[in-house]
Amino acid sequence: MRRHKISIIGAGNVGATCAHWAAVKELGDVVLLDVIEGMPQGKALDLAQSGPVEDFDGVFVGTNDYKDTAGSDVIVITSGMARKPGMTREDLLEANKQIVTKVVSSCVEHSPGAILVVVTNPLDTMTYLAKHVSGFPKNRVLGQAGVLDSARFRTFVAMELGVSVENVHACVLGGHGDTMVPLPRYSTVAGIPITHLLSKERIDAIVERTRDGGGEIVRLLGTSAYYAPAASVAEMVEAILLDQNRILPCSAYLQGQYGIDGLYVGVPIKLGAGGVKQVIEIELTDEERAALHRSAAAVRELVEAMKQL
Ligand code: LAC
Repeated sequence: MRRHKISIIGAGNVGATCAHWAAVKELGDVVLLDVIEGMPQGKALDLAQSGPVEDFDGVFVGTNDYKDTAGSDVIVITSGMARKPGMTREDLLEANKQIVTKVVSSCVEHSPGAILVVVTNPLDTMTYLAKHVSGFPKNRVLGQAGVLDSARFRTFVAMELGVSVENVHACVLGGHGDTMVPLPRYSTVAGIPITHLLSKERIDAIVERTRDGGGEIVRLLGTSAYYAPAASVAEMVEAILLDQNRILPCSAYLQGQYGIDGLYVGVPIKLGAGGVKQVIEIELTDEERAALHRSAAAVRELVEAMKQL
């Protein structure tokens, strides 16, 4: 049987940690590519040498050459500038537009059938760009954000209630930015909506901390988070390669769903072989819908600003 091939572009914190999760989950052979010479090669070799200890097999290639990514099933794009303290994700627009454009065209040249999972910020806008540059159908280009944002929400709910994170599920819609829309009504602990378990004040505080979840870590760390972002990507890659039909919040191309058209925004999707199989539309209250539309408007503004650059 042919092993799956995953290429990860950008071997920085997020890329390298994603390679690590992919290796431990034995998702397939991993190519780690970066423009910096020696660095991806060193990380790939180091990762391969953890295999005998952790009991995983696989081929791990570090490279500076896109030819080595040829025939990838999934390509994860992490390249670009990361946030520094005081910066918003939007501040990265100009620099990352150049980088993502170049990366995507090099990737598609060698892997015309791949599925692209974008992680570079500003996330929804970079995913839109990746679709435009690749010319791929919408099901084969998606962005990682909702899995991370809902993981943060789940963590804070579990901490608040002193329960296992495994019992906590959460739904976060909208763009990966300050306007994201965590949905308490659709967030549950062992099936019980958190609105039955926590006061409005505590839920509001958790929603606020989730929105600022990336910023909180940038302030502590001096750069962007990477363990949770990378784990979130690995979960998406696993869903695709194992055709799991997982329902995950991801940045997906909307064509009228939720009243949003021609834009990448975070929504629940069914993810499996071939990528996005379905956008799932859930019922929203007027207030939730208005919050989602405000978030989509912020993404659209950024997409328009990117087109002017
Ligand atoms: C964060 C970055 C990855 O939310 O956007 O941590």
